[in-house]
Amino acid sequence: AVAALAARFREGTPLVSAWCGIAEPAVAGLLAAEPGFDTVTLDMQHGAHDFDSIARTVPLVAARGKPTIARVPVGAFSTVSRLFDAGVSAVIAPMVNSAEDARQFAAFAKYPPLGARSWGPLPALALSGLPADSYLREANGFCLSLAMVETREALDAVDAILAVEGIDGIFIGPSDLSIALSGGAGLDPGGSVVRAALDHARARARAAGKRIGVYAHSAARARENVQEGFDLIALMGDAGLLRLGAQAALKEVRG
Ligand code: 3PY
Ligand code: MG
Repeated sequence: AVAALAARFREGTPLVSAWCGIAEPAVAGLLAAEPGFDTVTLDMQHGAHDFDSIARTVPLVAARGKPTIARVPVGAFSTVSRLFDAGVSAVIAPMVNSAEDARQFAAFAKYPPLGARSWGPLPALALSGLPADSYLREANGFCLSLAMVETREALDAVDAILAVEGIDGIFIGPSDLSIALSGGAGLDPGGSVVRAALDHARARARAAGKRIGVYAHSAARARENVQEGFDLIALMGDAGLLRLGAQAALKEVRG
């Protein structure tokens, strides 16, 4: 399952990810069992996941034949290598604002000569089913680095970030982007300013031949993101899905 995300990206169909902030492996396992989810993302930035919960969750998602993605906290680049060792297929790094940030991220995501990842992929080796020398040769191709573009600086530097060898793509955070582009005036992740920024970022990623993902705050927005041609769309968070399910069931009960 480790190399599955890169393989699915090559097929060119949009991938829909669950997004887990609840640090309970069973939640990710439950969502991974839904046929409509291609992958599951575990969030260490705003969610409660930590290295330990992720290490325990990856095999449950893999048992469903699906790859896992993890988002690290801001600037936690040294955690990136450990997460790949634990068997995640992609790491999303938030607030990557410059080519220099992107180079630091790539250094921890890729083995030499692209980067400086240190050797020790113990669960990942078993999950990949590859002999060690093959893993070393192929990992840079299937351990994917997605740099979050969610500030004005990052938007201005998007071509330079995309040009960093060892960066496989970008991932847009519409909430932070809406805060940044309004100078802190408000939160409007579905608004026209953010939509224009998404169109621009998508065009730049396409021009660079790299991947682009986005977080969607609603199913309606996720559907639009699929139609717009994003490669990876995160469909809300686990807490939001739970709330929606509870509300739909309660509406049926209480009328
Ligand atoms: C954002 O919208 O800012 C995100 O980081 C999505 O989780
Ligand atoms: Mg954000």
